[in-house]
This record gives sequence, C-alpha cells and structure tokens, in this order.
Amino acid sequence: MNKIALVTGATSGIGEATAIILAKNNYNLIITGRRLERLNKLSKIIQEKYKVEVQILNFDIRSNEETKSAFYSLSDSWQQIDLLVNNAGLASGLNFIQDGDIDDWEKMIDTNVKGLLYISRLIMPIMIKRKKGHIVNISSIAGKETYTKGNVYCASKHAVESITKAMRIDMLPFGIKVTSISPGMADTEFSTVRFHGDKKKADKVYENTTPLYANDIAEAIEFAVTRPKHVNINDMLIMPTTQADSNHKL
Ligand code: NDP
Ligand code: 8X3
Repeated sequence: MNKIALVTGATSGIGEATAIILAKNNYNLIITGRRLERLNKLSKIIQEKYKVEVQILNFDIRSNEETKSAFYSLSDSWQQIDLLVNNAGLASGLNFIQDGDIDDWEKMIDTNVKGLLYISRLIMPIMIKRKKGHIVNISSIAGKETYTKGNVYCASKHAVESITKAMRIDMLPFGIKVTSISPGMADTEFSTVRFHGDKKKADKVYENTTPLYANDIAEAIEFAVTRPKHVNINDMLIMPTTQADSNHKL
C-alpha cells in the first residue's frame, strides 16, 4: 500500500514541486490550495505520469471551519496520513513596521501560523493513534534571522520554528518525526504575492542572481522523508550559493 502525504499550498512553487517529487516516491497525495483549476491540473499530471492516487482539498487555510470541513470530507482511509507537509504560506508587503498594513499582517499570521496549526491539529491525533507519521514544516531563513522591513513575515516564521520544536517535544513519545526546512531566496510566486501582484517588482528580486528553485527544496524534503525509521532530520537551512544570509546577497 502506498503511503499518504498531504501537501498544503500545492498550487505553485515549493508545494507543487514537493507534490510531484512525492508522487515519484509512490506517495498517494492530498493536495490543497485555493486555486481549484491548478489543483485539477496538477492532479491530472500526477495521476497520469506517476500512477498514484490524488485527492483535492480546495479551501482557505486561514479558516478553521473550512479546514475542518475539507479534512472531514476525506474518507477514513484517506485521513490516515503518513506525511504532512505544512507549506502553504506567504509574505504580504515589505514595509517598515511603523508603516505596516494591518491587512498584510493578518494575512501572514493567519496563514503562516494559524493555518499551519489548524491543519496540524486535525492530523496530529491521527498520527499519535497510529504511533507513526512525519510532519515537515516549511520555515525560512526569515525564521532564523530578522531583516529590514521583514518584521511580521519574520515573526510568523520564527513562530513556525517554535511550533516545530514544540511538536517534536510533545510527540516524542509517539515516534512521530518533525522536520523544519528553511529555504533562502527561492524563485517562486512568493515575491509576486509579497508585492501584491506586481510581477515587474517581483522579477527584480531574482534579476542578476541565481536563486534557489522550487525543486531544490523539494529534493531536500525528499531526503528528509526517505531516511530510515530511526533517523529524524530536525532542521535544514538551504541557501542559494549567491546568498550568505538575509543581508548578504550577490
Ligand atoms: P508560492 O506563492 O509559489 O506558493 C504559496 C502556496 O501557498 C500556494 O500554493 C498558495 O495556494 C498557498 N497558500 C497561500 N495562502 C493560502 C491560503 N490562505 N490558503 C491555502 N493555501 C494558501 O510561494 P512558495 O512556494 O515560495 O512558498 C511556499 C512556502 O515556502 C511558504 O510557506 C513560504 O513562506 C516559504 N518560503 C519561501 C521562500 C521563497 O523565497 N520563495 C523562502 C523561504 C520560505 P493558493 O494561492 O492557491 O491558495
Ligand atoms: C522567504 C525568503 O528572505 O524573503 O522566506 O524572507 S525571504
């Protein structure tokens, strides 16, 4: 029987690349996000190419009600999730904290922190009951450092780091693995979303440099989830060769 992985935010970037690499590793997949057309397209590609089964959950992870009703729409056998990849997340805006937009702050905290908690709260008890499972949380270099104008995004990813450590401690008795993956600059839709759809401004972030690509992070996740039962990868910080830290980039 194939294992089951649920990947949040699989409609683009790191989540999409992760869903594909997990399908290559014979996982049956539950893919989530708000853009249904993209989920349908990805599901079709994955099923045709990798011959695994796919379920789509189309919901906004900022809503606990939507998250619960999407999750409980799964059959009992699909709820037996072996791997949860908490990837859905975003930066919204890039302003000094004193000029911050409250709507941007709420989007980031509600998605990156509360959304991650909502879906995890549904799946952790199932993993505990089965005494197995693996949770991979996508943090960031922004969860380890704070940079100019990064304020609330960095705070949300610092929270992810802390939640990851808490999960590892509280689920230690049940044999559940918990991994944190922290990418540096990766060329996805991330900057377009951060700049509220301004693609020109987003493209400038990746101009004249060689950033990470989504697949680089998917490969790191693949490594973490294919270790033997007795090995847990606690933490991976993955940077482009052109970036030393948040403040030093070529
Ligand atoms: P993308 O913008 O390409 O992908 C973000 C994904 O999150 C999309 O699938 C989006 O789906 C989903 N998402 C966002 N908001 C919601 C929501 N309210 N409900 C459900 N799903 C949502 O960016 P990345 O692939 O780069 O980002 C993935 C993760 O990686 C994020 O957590 C990000 O913080 C982190 N990260 C990114 C880095 C980068 O430089 N790119 C570096 C470090 C970390 P949809 O819009 O369809 O709902
Ligand atoms: C995304 C990378 O450096 O923009 O988490 O915070 S960064």
